[in-house]
Amino acid sequence: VEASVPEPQREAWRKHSAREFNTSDQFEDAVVRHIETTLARSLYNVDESGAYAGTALAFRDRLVIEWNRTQQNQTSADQKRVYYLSLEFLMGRALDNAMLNVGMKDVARKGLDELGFRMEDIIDQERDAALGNGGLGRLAACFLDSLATLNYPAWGYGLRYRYGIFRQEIVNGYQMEVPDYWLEFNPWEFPRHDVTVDVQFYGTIRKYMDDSGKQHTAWENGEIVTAVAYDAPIPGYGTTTTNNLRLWSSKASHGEFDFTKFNSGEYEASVADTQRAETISAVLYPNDSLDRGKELRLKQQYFWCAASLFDIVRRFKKSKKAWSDFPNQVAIQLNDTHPTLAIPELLRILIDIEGLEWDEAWSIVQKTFSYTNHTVLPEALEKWSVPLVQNLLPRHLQIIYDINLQFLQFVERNFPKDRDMLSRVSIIEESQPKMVRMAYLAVIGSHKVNGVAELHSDLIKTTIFKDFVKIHGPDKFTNVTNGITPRRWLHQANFRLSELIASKLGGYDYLNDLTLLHKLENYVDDKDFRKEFQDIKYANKLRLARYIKEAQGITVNPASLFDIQVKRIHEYKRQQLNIFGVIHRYLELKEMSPADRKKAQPRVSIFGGKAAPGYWMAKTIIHLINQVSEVVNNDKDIGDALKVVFLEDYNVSKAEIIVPASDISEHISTAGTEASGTSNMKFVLNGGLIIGTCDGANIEITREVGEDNIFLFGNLSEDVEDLRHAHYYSGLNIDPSLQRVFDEIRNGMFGDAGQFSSLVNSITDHGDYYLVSDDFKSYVETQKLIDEAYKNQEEWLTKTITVVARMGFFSSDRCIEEYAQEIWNTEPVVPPAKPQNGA
Ligand code: GL7
Repeated sequence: VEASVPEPQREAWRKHSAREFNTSDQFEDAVVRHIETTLARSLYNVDESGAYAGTALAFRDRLVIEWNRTQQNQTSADQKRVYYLSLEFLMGRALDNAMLNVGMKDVARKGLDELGFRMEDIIDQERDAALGNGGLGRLAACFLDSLATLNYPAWGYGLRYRYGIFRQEIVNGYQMEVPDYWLEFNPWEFPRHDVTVDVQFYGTIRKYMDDSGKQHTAWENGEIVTAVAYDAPIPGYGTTTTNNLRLWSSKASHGEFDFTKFNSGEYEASVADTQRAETISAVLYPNDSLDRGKELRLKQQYFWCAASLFDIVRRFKKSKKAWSDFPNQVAIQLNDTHPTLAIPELLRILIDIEGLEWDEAWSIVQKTFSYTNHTVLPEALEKWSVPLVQNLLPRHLQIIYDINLQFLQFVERNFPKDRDMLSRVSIIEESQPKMVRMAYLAVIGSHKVNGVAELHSDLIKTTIFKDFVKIHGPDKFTNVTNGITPRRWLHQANFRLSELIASKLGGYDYLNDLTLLHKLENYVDDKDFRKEFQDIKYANKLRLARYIKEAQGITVNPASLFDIQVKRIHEYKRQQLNIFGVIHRYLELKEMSPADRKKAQPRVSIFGGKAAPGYWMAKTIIHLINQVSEVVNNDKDIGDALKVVFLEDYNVSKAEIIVPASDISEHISTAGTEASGTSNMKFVLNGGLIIGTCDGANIEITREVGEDNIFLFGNLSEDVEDLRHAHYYSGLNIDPSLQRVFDEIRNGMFGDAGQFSSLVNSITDHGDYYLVSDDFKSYVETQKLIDEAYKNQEEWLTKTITVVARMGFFSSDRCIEEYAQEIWNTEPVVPPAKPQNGA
C-alpha cells in the first residue's frame, strides 16, 4: 500500500515543501546548517573536508528535490523506461558535476569564498566513486549523464561494492594494491531500507501439478540473501531531469545475525552467515577484459540481476498492464555479458511465478533485451561451468537448456546441411566440464546486438558471431560507436577551453549539441583565438607538471612535448611498445653529441594505469617503465631532452587533470583488439593529437579529423592473422633498433635483467602475439614525424584547433540517441516547467 497524504492536508505540505537555495546567502545558510546539524561540527572544527561535506549536502538537497519531481513525472508520463544493467559504473566525483548541472556553481564559489574556502580545494576533497575497471565502466557513467541530459526515463542498475577498484601504490617500482574503502562518507547515496529483494541461491527443483492439471516448477529450499537498494541521483545538464542509479548491497536475510543461533551459543556461526552474505557485494573484481570464472563472481551477477529484475517487474505490475505490454514499457540493455542471467531470470519470473506459457514469455524476453559486446578478446568472453551453474542456480540451468533446445531445433530445421553448425552455436560448449557460453545466450535472448565502433561491429559479425548472422540475419547486428560526455570531459576538465569556445560560439549550447563545434573552424586563423588556445594548452601542461612534481617528485618542463599513455595496463594495449620506443629514444640521445642533443625535441613520456593484481606480464611492464624512469631521469647527459613518468593510481579525477595536458596521446593496440577506446576521444576533444593504430574508434576519429591530423602507423587488422602465422612458421623479423633495446635490457641497463626476461621472451621466443616486432619500426618512424611536426608550432596549433572543431560526432548524447532510436524504441519525457519555490 502506498502512503499518500490526504487531499485536505496537501496544501500544508506544499506550503512547507523543501526550498532550494538560489543566492550565495541561502547557499551559505544551507552549508552552515548542514555542518552544524548534519555533521555536528562548528566553525571551530571545520576543515576542508567538512566544508566539502557541507557543500555536497547543500547541493544534494537541490538534487533530491528535482529527483523526486522527475520520478513522479516519469511515472505519470507512462512511457517506456530504459534500464541499463552494468556491473561497473565508473562515476568519479559527483560534486563538480552536480554544481554544473544544478547551475549554481558561481553562487557556490562566492559563498565558499565568504566562508573562507577555495572552491577548487573543496572539489578536491571528494573521493572518486571508482566502481569500475576502465573504459566499459566509464562508458556506463557517460551514458547515465547523457540519458538524463536528453530527458530519457532511464535507470542504471549495478552493485554497491564496499571496495571499488584498488588504489595503486608504486613501491620500489612495483605495483602494490591497497583496498579502496570509499564509503566512509558518501553523501550522494540514499539507502532505501524499505526497498529490498530476497534472492535465492542453491536449493532444489520440484515439479507439481495444480488442480487444473497444469504443470508447474518450483525452485525452493535455497539460501536467501537480501538485496538492499542504494539510490544515487543522476542530474542532467541543462534540464531538471534527474534520473536514478540504483545499486544493490547484500546482507543476511534475517537481519544483523541469526538470533536462534546466537541464543543457542553459536554466535560465531551466526556472524559467519552474516559475513558470507555481505561478501557478495563486498568487492569489484579488478580484471579488465579477463574472465576468471570464480563462483563469487557468478553469485554477484545473479544477485544483481535477480534484484534488478524483481524491481523492474514490481514497477511494471503497479501499472496493471497486460504482460504483452512489458516490452512497450521496459527496455533492458545488457552492458556486456555480465548481466546475461537476467534473460533466464525474466523467463523464470514469467513462467514459474506469473504462469505464462513459454512462447509468450520468450517473445517478451527477446523484445525486452538488447546486448552490447565490448570485446573480441577470447580471454574476456564469459563462460560458466555447467556444474557450477547447476549447483548455484539449478532452475536457471534448466531454462538455459530449454532455450538451447528450442534454438538448436530451429537451426537444424534451417541449416540441415551444416552438421557442425549445431555444436558451434550451442549455448553449451561440449568441453570437460561443459560450459555455458554467455555471449551466445545474450545474442539469442536479445533483439539487437551492437558493437562499440565500426571496425569492432564488423569484426564481431565475421568472427565470434559469424554463425549467428547467418541464423538471425544481419539486421540483428548493429553498430553504435561509443562517445563521451562533453560536460565532464571538456567543460569540467578544461574550463578555460570551454569558456573560449563558448565566447566564439555565442554560449554553451554546444555542450548540448557537440556538432556545433564545427564553427570553430572559422577561427583557425584568428590570431587572438590562436593565442588563447595555445595559452590554455600551456596552462594545462603547467598544471600537470605541478601535479607530477607533487605526486611523483619529478621535475618536467612544460615546454616539452607531452606524450601520454594512460589506460589499464594490458599486453594488447601495448604499453611495452611505448616503453621500448622510449628506450630506443634514450639510446639515440646517449649517442648524440651534446650539441645535437640540444637540438632534439624535448619530450616527457607519461604513463599511468593499473594492472590486474594477478596479471604478471602487466605488472612487469609497470616495473620496466619505472626502472627506465629511474635511469633516464637521473642521467645528467639527458636533462630535459627526455623524462619518463609513471603516474601512480590513475583514475577518473586524475584523468581530468591529465587529459587536457597532452600534446600527443598513445592509442596503439594491436589492430583489431581494442573494441573502441574512449580516452582517444577525450584527448582529441581537448586539443591533443593522437599516435595510433588503425583500431577501434581511432578509425572514425581519422574519418572525422582528417588523415593529416592524426599519426597512424602499424599493420592493419586484416593482416594480423597472417602475421601471427608467419611468426609461428618462419620466425620473427626483429628490427636492429628493437634488437638493440632488447640487448640493453638483457645487459642490465635497467637493473637485474632477470625481472624482464619474461616480457622480452614473450616477443623473441613466444610468438610475439601482439605484433610488437612487426609494428616497432613504423612506430618509431611515426614518433620522428611527430618530433618534426611539433617543431612547427604554428602548424601544430592549426592541427589541434582543427581536430577540436571536428569532434562533434563523439558526444555520448549522439550514441544515446542512436540507442534510443535503433534499439530501445523510446522517447524522452520532457520535464514540465519548474514550479516556484514552495508552490
Ligand atoms: C572495453 C574495450 O576494451 C574498450 O575498447 C571500449 O572502449 C570499452 C567501452 O565500450 O569496452 N571492453 C572491455 O571489456 N573493457 C573495455 O574497456 C574492460
